[in-house]
Amino acid sequence: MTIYGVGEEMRTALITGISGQDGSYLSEMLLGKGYEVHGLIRRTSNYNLSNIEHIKDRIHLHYGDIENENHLCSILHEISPDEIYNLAAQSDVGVSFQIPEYTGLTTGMGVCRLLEAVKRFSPKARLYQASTSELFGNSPAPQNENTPMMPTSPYAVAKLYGHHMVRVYRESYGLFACCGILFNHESPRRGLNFVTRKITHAVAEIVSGKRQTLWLGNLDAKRDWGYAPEYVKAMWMMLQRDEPEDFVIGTGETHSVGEFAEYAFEVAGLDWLKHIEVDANNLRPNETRLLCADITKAKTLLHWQPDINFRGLVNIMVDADLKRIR
Ligand code: NAP
Ligand code: G4F
Repeated sequence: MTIYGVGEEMRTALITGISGQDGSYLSEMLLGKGYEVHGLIRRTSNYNLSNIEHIKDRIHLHYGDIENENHLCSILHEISPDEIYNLAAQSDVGVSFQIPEYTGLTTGMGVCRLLEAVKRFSPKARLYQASTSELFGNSPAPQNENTPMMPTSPYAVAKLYGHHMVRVYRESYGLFACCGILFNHESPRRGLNFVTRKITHAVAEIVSGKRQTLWLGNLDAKRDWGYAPEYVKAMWMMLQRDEPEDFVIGTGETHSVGEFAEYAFEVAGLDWLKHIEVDANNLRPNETRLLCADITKAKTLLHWQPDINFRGLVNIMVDADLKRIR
């Protein structure tokens, strides 16, 4: 099924970060709409394309790196994409405290390199930049597009640089470039380094007797967790509008890490208090304490809102990890 009118040409999309959680769901969605999908991947010593293994024959993969503007220029020159989704990033907030400079080079400067490449080789393409609720830091909740941005980590500072660069290139060169300020979104494809998947994976291992204990950090931090496949739809919707604008995307529901763990263990018939220990190594030097989205603008102008709530998300993730382990 395609979304195009009779005689309209197939659209081409380039996704950086195609092998990640969001890149894989976005690829599936765009293929379903009849797009020709291209993705940027890094060369690694260990093959790490498990999220896109099932669609690898239907997409076009290009080796490159968001750290190298030449790669970006040649790909844009070669494929002339209609839409570009910049999802590539060192996306782990905790790790960004350990490798702040590297995080700045990929998560921040990567955006600058891509914008320059787009300006030179694809000025008519529409660009989506993956901004984040981490930009808000500890500004009061609920957070919306007008909330002051006060980042609390090297990751968020790098994202803030990218966020403003998109605006600067939009205003200075007339690029169709916009940012989705997405709150946490999760799925069975979430990396094991993130707390939700770390928990649901551990639940499955405890059920199967592989271990008894899960070591976590700050159980009090609150996040607005949604379901990733619904969020990639919002990315695409932003690029279909007449004018480029930034949107906050989330659920408007917030829960602590402890609540997530408690319910995930409950779904599997376990008592979380018997299995959770706090390990100071999982604590961060600084923390965003409370995130909760105000999605009024997305509901009103984008006509986007999520269907999967907190409990629905935890059920999906625990079920998937239990199936995987059996
Ligand atoms: P993810 O699973 O960590 O995926 C990140 C992707 O970026 C991977 O494909 C990774 O490739 C790629 N990448 C990393 N460094 C790169 C480099 N130097 N050159 C090229 N590619 C590189 O992240 P995600 O959850 O899908 O999130 C997608 C984007 O949205 C990220 O920018 C993230 O910061 C942002 N975001 C995520 C959330 C969320 O809750 N998920 C919320 C707000 C914003 P490898 O497989 O080679 O590492
Ligand atoms: O799952 P997390 O690592 O996600 P975090 O830091 O909220 O970042 C994610 O969401 C952002 C959007 O708001 C994205 F921009 C970013 O790329 C990433 O996708 O941690 C969530 C919370 C934090 O407060 C953390 O301190 O969980 C707390 N936590 C407690 N124990 C833990 C752990 N986090 C991790 N990763 N591991 C733990 O053991």
